[in-house]
Amino acid sequence: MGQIWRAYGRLLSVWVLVALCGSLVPERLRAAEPDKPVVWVLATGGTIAGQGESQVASAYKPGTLRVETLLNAIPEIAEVAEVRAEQFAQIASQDMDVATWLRLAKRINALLQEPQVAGVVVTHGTDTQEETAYFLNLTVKSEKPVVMASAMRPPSALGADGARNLYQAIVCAGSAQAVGQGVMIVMDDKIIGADDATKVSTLEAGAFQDPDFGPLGLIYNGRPIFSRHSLKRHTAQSEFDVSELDSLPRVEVVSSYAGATALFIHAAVQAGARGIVIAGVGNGNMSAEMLNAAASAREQGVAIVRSSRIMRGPTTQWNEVDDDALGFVASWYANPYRARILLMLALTQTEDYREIQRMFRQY
Ligand code: DAS
Repeated sequence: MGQIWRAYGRLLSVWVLVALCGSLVPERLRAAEPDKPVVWVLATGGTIAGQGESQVASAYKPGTLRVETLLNAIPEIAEVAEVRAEQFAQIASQDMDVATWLRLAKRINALLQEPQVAGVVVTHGTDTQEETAYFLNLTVKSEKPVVMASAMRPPSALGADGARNLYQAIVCAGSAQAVGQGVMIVMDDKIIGADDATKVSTLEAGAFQDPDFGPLGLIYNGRPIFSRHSLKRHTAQSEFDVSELDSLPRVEVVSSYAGATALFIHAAVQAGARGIVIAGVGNGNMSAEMLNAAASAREQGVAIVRSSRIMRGPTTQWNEVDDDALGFVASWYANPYRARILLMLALTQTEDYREIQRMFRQY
């Protein structure tokens, strides 16, 4: 019995000694606080990196400032994230293209494979931001957050909005709540889903909306607050893989309007388009001349998707046009520019219009 008590006494004295030593270690040398999330910022240009002559000038040059300059404007971000940055491109986003999209998707997928990386922010011009967001929504192969940040006014302007959007985008990209939400656009305190994001104003600071479904949530008090989830397939659930692709099948958008002719459908076919998206009127309708030309293009093996210039509401099957009889596809909630992106990716997998129609119902 005496031996047990002596062993117990030795154990207790060791425990007391360890506790005393711990209390002597200065606070600053104690185990660091839980690591902050590592967030990568890939900069591509746009107004968020723009430069004007003065803070009251309306003219400016987009794609001027480097990403380091943008991050220097938000020193508070160091309290919430460990930010790493790369000047991926430096363009006005009206010059964004498929080759850059493919490079960007591959770079993001490589970064998100690194265990310590929590998320990625892409700074971007607003003009084609919704297209890049939707392309990434279909090609990023991770649940980790990918968030777009842009601006309607350059940093040099009174009331500049880029620093706020960038700060909030990094906060969102580093937050656990944003995992699995698909690609998002954070702008004007709103979290907008890539599956429905649309620029609805040429000048307003709050230029982006989700016309059909409303925002996914908002950024408030330094964190994302989600109020809904997208039901669309995206990111890790997407069937599209661009890892081995350096180009995509050519798809053009042709608008219908009062008096529209077959001119641009013929031109797209002659230019070698593998698919044509009709930016139709109403529920994806087009003039009789266009319809005949589209049917003829379909018979030559060109995929035809009916979408609409109307901002809200789906372009549906089983309406005025007999899609099954013509081998056409209805775009449902994909507007003409998202429909073009989805059709380009669909054509890397199939030319069967029924399979393509399935994809337009799911993505
Ligand atoms: N031209 C616009 C662009 O680069 C500027 C902007 O709004 O970002 O998309």
